[in-house]
Amino acid sequence: MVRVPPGMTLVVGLGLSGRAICRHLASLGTPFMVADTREAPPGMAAFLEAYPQVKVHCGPLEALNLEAAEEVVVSPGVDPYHPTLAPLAEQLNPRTGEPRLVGEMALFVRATHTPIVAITGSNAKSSVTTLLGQMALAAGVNAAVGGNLGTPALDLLADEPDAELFILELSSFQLETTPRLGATVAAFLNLSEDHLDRHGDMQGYRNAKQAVFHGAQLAIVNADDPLTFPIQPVPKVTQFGAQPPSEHHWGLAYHQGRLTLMQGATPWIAADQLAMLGQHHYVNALAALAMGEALGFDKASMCQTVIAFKGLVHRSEVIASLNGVSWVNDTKGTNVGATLAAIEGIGAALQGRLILLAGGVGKGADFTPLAAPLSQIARCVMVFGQDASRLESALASHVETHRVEDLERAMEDAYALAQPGDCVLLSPACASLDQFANYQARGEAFRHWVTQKAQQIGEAI
Ligand code: UMA
Repeated sequence: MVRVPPGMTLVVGLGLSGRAICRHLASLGTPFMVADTREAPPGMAAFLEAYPQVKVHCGPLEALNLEAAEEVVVSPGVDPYHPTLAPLAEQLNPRTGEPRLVGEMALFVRATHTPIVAITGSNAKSSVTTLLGQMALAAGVNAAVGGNLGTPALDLLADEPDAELFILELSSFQLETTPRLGATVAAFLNLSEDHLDRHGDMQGYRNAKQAVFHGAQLAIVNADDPLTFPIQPVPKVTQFGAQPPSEHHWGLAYHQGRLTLMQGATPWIAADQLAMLGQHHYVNALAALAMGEALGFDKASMCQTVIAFKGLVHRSEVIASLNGVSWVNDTKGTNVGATLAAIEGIGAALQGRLILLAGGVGKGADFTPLAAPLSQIARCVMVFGQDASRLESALASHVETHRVEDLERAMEDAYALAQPGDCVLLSPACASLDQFANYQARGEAFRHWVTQKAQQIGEAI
């Protein structure tokens, strides 16, 4: 057994968050050691060089004796319900008054009084977080933007000490180990199946995300998705959604003949002014406007930012048109809800038929919600990867389905089948880890193939 010495903090995971947690603890002078379940976690050599005095345990957590540890801080990719860790979540740390098992955000909250905007949801949280960050910039507010989006929150704290506001995208993994966030504004954008392999069922997943509201002053929730509403009372709740809004809430309504982003009866922006097309983008913009308005950002600069926002790479990103067929990279569609949003957004503007490329690691999700919309607009679906057969059995009786080995084969077959006016959409409804390093690598493989094909056939990108 490897015994964590009395009074010491154990950091579990040596990824981005784990290393940020270590840097933070070192800056506080808190003694800590590290564990990672992998035999050789990436970046291990550099870590040992930076922290030669820190003890690192690599391998099964069962080998650890945590009895004397003061606190255990887990990375988001580590399951806090692991039998070695779970009992600590039930015990109080007398120094902090919080459970002995926490995540990065508990340390973050303890370390700052700067207002926090927290954004969670199954989909679109990166886009909304980025858009709100750009609104803050345009409004002259010095905001630090990060979290699940990429830069760990504790690194923001260290690197941007003058920030007036933290705008954080938070995942269910980060929230479930956060005892009390105390956000100034907490937004829960939507809830659809994801990460059920970790959270057990939708109730567990929803409960994890509900932690975003703990201690919040204002909740921003989706009027069309009541599962986003706070279970525990929050002093003020503002809704956004795709329907005409009432009172101070946000929604879409026709104003002078144009679909318009509205707050109550007040028109803000006509939807046709936005650079991004599709109802899901308008609803995301409404969520960001609701937050920006609550934070007191200048209205004119917010509207300009929303109008100019072109979205993020890997999210419904049009790569090229090949022989009149558009090729769209939505590799960030890693769950059924995200893929549904992409199908519906693109379906509304489609001249021909859709060819969907889907597959990878399904994380226990139910794929049947994809069947009905695909049966309306799809020419066929190419399925590949670990859960190809599960996708096939959910979809094959509603839409033509071709099972192929990998993404490249799926793209070659889609190229041969597509007709002018069609759209080939990579929106896998799955994680990528069976065949790629991450979803970005999958999106880059798609981009590379399309770019090469465009060069071969002499199409401009
Ligand atoms: N791992 C082990 N053993 C360990 C520790 C980690 O096997 O002891 C594995 C995890 O299972 C995972 C990988 O290593 O497969 C990385 O895990 P991590 O917790 O070390 O991850 P970080 O590098 O700290 O990155 C995390 C988020 N990753 C996860 O939640 C899995 C990043 O979100 C986030 O950008 C980063 O913190 C900074 O905040 C990524 C993500 O996929 C983009 N998030 C999920 C999502 O968006 O759906 C939740």
